[in-house]
Amino acid sequence: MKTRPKADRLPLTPVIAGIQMRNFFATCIVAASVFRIGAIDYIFNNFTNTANLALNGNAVVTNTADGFVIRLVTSEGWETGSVFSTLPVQVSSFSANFKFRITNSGGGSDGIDSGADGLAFIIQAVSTNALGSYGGYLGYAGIPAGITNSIDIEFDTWYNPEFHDPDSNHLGINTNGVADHGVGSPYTVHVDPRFDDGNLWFAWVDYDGTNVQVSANELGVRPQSPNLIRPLNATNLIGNTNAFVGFSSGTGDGWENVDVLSFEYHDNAIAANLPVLQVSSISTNSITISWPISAIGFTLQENSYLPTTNWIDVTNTINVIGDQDQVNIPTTSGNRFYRLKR
Ligand SMILES: [Ca+2]
Ligand SMILES: [Ca+2]
Repeated sequence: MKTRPKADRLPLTPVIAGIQMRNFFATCIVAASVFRIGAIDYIFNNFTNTANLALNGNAVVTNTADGFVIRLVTSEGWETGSVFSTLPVQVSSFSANFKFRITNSGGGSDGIDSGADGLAFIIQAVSTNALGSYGGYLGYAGIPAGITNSIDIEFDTWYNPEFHDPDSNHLGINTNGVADHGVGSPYTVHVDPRFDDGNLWFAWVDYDGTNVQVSANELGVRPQSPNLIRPLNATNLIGNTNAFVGFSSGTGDGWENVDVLSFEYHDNAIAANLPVLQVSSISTNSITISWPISAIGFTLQENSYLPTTNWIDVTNTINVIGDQDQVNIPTTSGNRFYRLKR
């Protein structure tokens, strides 16, 4: 049973502010986050300090049993909230992770369950104050056109058939502030249990320049295989190599407290597609160590005793064989360990 008003009958008119993005790469840093020239790591273990973040709409900082959290929306109907970095981050590749907890879910039912509407992880170049509409628009879509130039990753807890939601609890990778997944979209996936079961959830979002990968679970251990993958060109989509990163949410006929507990954003894909060293024996008196030539910026190092930090650069000649860098090393007695360091 569809209980939500259609989009054209939604009574609110939130707007997306038009503040121009600036280049902040030469500005300063505050205690809650880590900032380095040329690249930005946002690291919030909690939200006691929200410097470098803009809270919009119904979003507030509140003290809970989890400590200070960003509460994007509360368990009331028809709210919309967002939080975004005030310092633009680079989007050519990145690794992000965050924790969230959704409590007090209630209100109407989408025919499957109550509680709405979940949250979204957003990367966008519109404004640090960007805010979409409530309900199934999840704070990133809707009136007038959603957060254009954006990547919108849904943790969706309400079945909106008008948006081609696959079910009442799914991940979705959307773009350009459009909540409609389209018919039979391959970029949604059902998740069990429900995101709004009151438990602590962990999420990982990585982009290696080719694919966005999303994982979420209650274990706190990043799975080997992501829940959902979507190929896209982030720089083209966003229209910029820099963007604001954050979260949004909405409530409607159903509602819930949507809390973000922690957040990390590293604007390098540090956890995805790390190069792997391979060792092979080519003769009785030498070995070959190889790694992908795509591992730009890495240096091969060696150590004879792992517990020490006495890693030294390997100075043997590097040969390029096909798509591999290769180093031949004479065998010696004793242990020898190798790593790639960037
Ligand atoms: Ca939905
Ligand atoms: Ca959805």
